[in-house]
Amino acid sequence: MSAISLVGRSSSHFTRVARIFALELGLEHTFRPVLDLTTLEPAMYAGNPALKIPVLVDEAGPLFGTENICRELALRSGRRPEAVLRGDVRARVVANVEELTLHVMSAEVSVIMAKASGEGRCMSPKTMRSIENALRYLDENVDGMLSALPPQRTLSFVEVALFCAVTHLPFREVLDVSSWTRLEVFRSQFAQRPSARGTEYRFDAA
Ligand SMILES: N[C@@H](CCC(=O)N[C@@H](CS)C(=O)NCC(=O)O)C(=O)O
Repeated sequence: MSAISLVGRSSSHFTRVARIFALELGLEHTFRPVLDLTTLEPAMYAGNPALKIPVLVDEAGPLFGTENICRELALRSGRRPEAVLRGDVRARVVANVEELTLHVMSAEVSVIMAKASGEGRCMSPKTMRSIENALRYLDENVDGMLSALPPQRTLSFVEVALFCAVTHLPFREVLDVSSWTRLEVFRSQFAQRPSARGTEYRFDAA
């Protein structure tokens, strides 16, 4: 099978989701950091016109979007049945946790980008409130979500994304999440996985 490369940042929660998937599914890959997220040149984002990371690059070219990348990794590994992707489980609690986790991740990106561009003070208070409201829902429903997942899974998109989201908020000093105690139990258990230990957040250096 041909080589695959993940283009992203070690400090990015979406990138970490893709990297954890690759590690858990035993897929060899290289990692190419994007050092400057302010550049407006798509070539610096492996050709992504949206100027976003992560991007998977393989013999078929670039693949944009974390969910697309996780699906491709699961298919490539030949272990698709062991991986629970977004939408695979019909239970309402799983669907809502998937949606709200992705909301927290995207809303956090907008907070970070606004801060970086000096517009932090103009940030709508609704954005932070919606992140906090979503975290409260996630805290109340994480155990229900876990019980609704197939027990024989190796990994699920929803767990990986939730782990990456709750660890990223304090890493980027956007929000202290320690008061959500059920999320903290989930975080500390998931953090034991070698794939989580091998992808701890850090800022890539040139
Ligand atoms: N929908 C995209 C979102 C990816 C995303 O927002 N990535 C962040 C890094 S965690 C990014 O590229 N931020 C740079 C920017 O928004 O300019 C995905 O699922 O991959």
